[in-house]
Amino acid sequence: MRMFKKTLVFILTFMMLASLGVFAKTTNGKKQIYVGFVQVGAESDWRMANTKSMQQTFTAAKGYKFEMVDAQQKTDKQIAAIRDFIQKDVDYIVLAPNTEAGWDTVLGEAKAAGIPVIIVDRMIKTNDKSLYTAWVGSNFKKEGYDAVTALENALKAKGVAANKQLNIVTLQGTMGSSAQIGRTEGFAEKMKAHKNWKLLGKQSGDFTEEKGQEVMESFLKSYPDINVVIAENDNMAFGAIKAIKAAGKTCGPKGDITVISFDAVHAAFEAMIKGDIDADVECNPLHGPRVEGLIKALENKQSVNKTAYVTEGTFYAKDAAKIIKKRAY
Ligand code: GZL
Repeated sequence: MRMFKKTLVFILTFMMLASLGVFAKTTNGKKQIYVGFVQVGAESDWRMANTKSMQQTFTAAKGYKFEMVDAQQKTDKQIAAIRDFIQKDVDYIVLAPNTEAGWDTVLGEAKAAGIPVIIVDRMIKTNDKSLYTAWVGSNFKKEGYDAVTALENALKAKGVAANKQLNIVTLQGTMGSSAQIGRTEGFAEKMKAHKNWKLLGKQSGDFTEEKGQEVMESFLKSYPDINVVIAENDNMAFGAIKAIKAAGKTCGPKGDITVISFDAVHAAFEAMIKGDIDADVECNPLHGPRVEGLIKALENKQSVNKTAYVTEGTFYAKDAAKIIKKRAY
């Protein structure tokens, strides 16, 4: 009986310690690096490509324990996920912030727990730069500038006179996200050079196809003479194209309405080939390898750059068929 009791106590103790992760998993005898990734959601093709890049990078075979939380585009769910990763004592927290505001408290808790935070994609607004170790993402304001250049070139390609009065509507991304803030501000700033361009309205489609279509439908009802749509991501552009066609209008290089979009995902190249989108400002989602580079440097006690922009370009319908085969996402 005594032996039975001893064995039972041993088994129960082992199970309790295992549940606390005391026996860390290993790969080839080395302790796995535990990466907790707090993702925005699954709202767009861009986001799915971003998730895939992280999942393909942080694999068990390469020595990582990777756990991702999809916050369904809710900042409060992201904050809760960070607290959960702190409890689990992960080695690194990787955060793709939904919106810029409200991170100081929870990132202060991660800092107090000694867990480095790497921010990817969008940015946070904080005066305390010690709350994160590094940021990898896009220059969204530059993307907004590039969209003005893309529109100038698309209009030239259509033979539209440079001094023609143009009526523009903008489908904005998630309000308060760096991508929305930068793209809206960059476009508005550079657009000032065109006195004949008029912004009729701008409204958020929250980066989704469904809401993009809804907002475009309301724009088409309010403004009968729209010449240009600026969609702050491809999925909203896809929704806008549906609304334009349902209203009996046409779009793209040979259409009534010029469509300029952001992201340049695979489906957008297909839309450019189909003749629905005039030009697309790229936003590179392949952050996995860059984040891994940062983690490897930190594991080797090397210093890392606080900020790293990804390289991006602009693509036009006339070149889409040639380029699509070479695209990584
Ligand atoms: C941009 C990223 C945006 C994409 C959208 O870096 O944050 O969020 O443009 C995505 O497609 O939803």
